[in-house]
Amino acid sequence: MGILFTKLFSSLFGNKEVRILVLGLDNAGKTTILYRLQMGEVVSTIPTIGFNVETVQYNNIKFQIWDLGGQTSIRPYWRCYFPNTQAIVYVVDSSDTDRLVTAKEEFHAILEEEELKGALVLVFANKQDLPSALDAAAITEALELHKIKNRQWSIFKTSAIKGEGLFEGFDWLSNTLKAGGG
Ligand code: G3D
Ligand code: MG
Repeated sequence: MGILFTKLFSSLFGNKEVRILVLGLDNAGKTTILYRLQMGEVVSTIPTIGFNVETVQYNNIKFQIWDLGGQTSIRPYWRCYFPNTQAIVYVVDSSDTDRLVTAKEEFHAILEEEELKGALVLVFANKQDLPSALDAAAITEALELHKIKNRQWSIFKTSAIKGEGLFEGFDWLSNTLKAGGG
C-alpha cells in the first residue's frame, strides 16, 4: 500500500513545500488513514497550544491532521497551518448520523477560511464497512457539498480499516492537482 501512495505523490509539486490537511470530527478515521498511507513516520506534536497535530512528511509534501469541533478558543491557532495548503481531505464517519450536522458546520467553517479558498476538497465517506453507514449520496447531501462554489471537490466511499477507496480518492486528488487545480 505504501509504495502505491508514494508513487502517486512523488511526481507532484517539484520542490515546492505543500500541505494537505486531513480534517474531520474526532473518531472519523483520520489517524487510521494517515497510517494506511505508510508514507513515513507519523509525528504527533505535544498539544501545548491546545490541540494535537499529527504530521507525515514525504519529501516536500506534508500531511497534517487534527480534530475539528470542540473549543472555539483554539481555532485561531489552526490558521498557522493554512498557508500553502493545496488540498483539504475531509473525513466523515458515515455511520455517525447524530453528528453529521456538526460535521457539516465544521466543514463549511473551514471552507470559509480565506487562506484555504484555493484548496481542493476531497471528502472521504468513511466506515463504509459498517452496516449503518450512509452512502456517498446521503453524505453529499448531509454535508451540502453542492453548495461548494469555485473549487473542485469529490467524494469517495472508504473503509480506512479495510484500506478500501483510499487509493481512488488520492488518485483523484493527485490527478486534479497535476491538472492545475488547487
Ligand atoms: P480520528 O483520528 O479521526 O479521531 P481514528 O479517528 O483514526 O482514531 O479512528 C477512530 C476509530 O474508528 C478507531 O477505532 C478506528 O479503528 C475506527 N475506524 C477508522 N476507520 C474505520 C473504518 O473505515 N471502519 C470502521 N469500522 N472503523 C474505523 P477504535 O476502536 O480504535 O477507537
Ligand atoms: Mg486521530
